[in-house]
Amino acid sequence: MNASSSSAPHAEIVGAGFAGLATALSLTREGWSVRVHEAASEVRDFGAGILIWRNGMLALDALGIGEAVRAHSHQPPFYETRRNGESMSLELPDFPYWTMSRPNLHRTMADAVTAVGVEVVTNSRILSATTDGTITSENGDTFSADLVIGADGAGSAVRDSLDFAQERHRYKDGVARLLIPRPDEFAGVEWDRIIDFWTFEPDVMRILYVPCGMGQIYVGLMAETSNEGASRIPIDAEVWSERFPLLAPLVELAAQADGGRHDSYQTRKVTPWSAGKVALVGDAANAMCPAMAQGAGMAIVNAHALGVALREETTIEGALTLWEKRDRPMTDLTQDRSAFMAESRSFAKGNQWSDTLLETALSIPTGTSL
Ligand code: 5PR
Repeated sequence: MNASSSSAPHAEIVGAGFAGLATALSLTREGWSVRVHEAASEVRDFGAGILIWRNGMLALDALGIGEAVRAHSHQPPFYETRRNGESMSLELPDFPYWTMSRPNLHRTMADAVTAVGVEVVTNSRILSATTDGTITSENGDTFSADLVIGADGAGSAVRDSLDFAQERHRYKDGVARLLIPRPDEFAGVEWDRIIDFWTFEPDVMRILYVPCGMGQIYVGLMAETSNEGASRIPIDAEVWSERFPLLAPLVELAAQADGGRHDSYQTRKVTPWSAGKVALVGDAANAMCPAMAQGAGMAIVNAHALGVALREETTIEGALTLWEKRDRPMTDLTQDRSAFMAESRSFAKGNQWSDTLLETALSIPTGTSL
């Protein structure tokens, strides 16, 4: 795209989550003017913790915020798996991946977006879009753009107001995610690693312990959603402590933590990723199971790649075609592998990070380099 023409091309981005903010940074870097709409009254993330693998970090570097993100992150020395209390494996030594709290990642991205002069409009709930590039808010306000970005999550109103083919799958697993302060009992270096605690009897219950840096721990409490006691929020401390006695102090803190949420696993494939002047990024286009911890990372990778395609092509239409052709295959593969991991969990021997599963993590995203 020729961004040096008298007026810069303009994008209206729907959603100030990771996908929307990453797209705002990406397009701004390519000379676009950008406005972001957020339905909530505040620009913040209420979630718990997150893993960003090398692919996502390369995209964050390319967006100019890798260093700021790493500054509040943690690099676990190992990914340990324990089955019924017994240590099975110490994987991923010195592997390039980072753990962090979602609020910290989100704040770093939001600060960067503000710093480049992007307007973020809160309390602006967008209900629909048209393929000629207009969006309409709940209040009846309309905005038009050269490109509309639907980054409004798995329940995307932008997507659902248009005619996209959608393939949706739901799985039996769910996860409660909480962020807690790191307790004194868990202060030693042996607790700097990620520990994936699996139990299988009478049903799968799993606690994923993820130190996040800044003295915070992300705990993911996974169970089949049919296990109601294990799927409640706030979490039922008795149910979880009984299964994981060693982790009782963590479970107690998790039960007191506010802001926790429970999500069930789903995959949604939307085809194509764009229609006319509307493109979908992140969960709106490709929600995936969290088993490979690639949802946000892939959203950031794809957001960056969209900017690269807009730089390379002379028309927006051409850029959207190139973007999807180039970036969809890895995204689809990652959705499929993440779903496979989630589905095969009840007979899994815990996480086994094979070269196949690590392919996404180690991929070099479009427009980035090592
Ligand atoms: N890894 C991470 C995670 O948050 C989850 C899973 C794996 C970092 C669940 O949210 O296996 O589902 C998983």
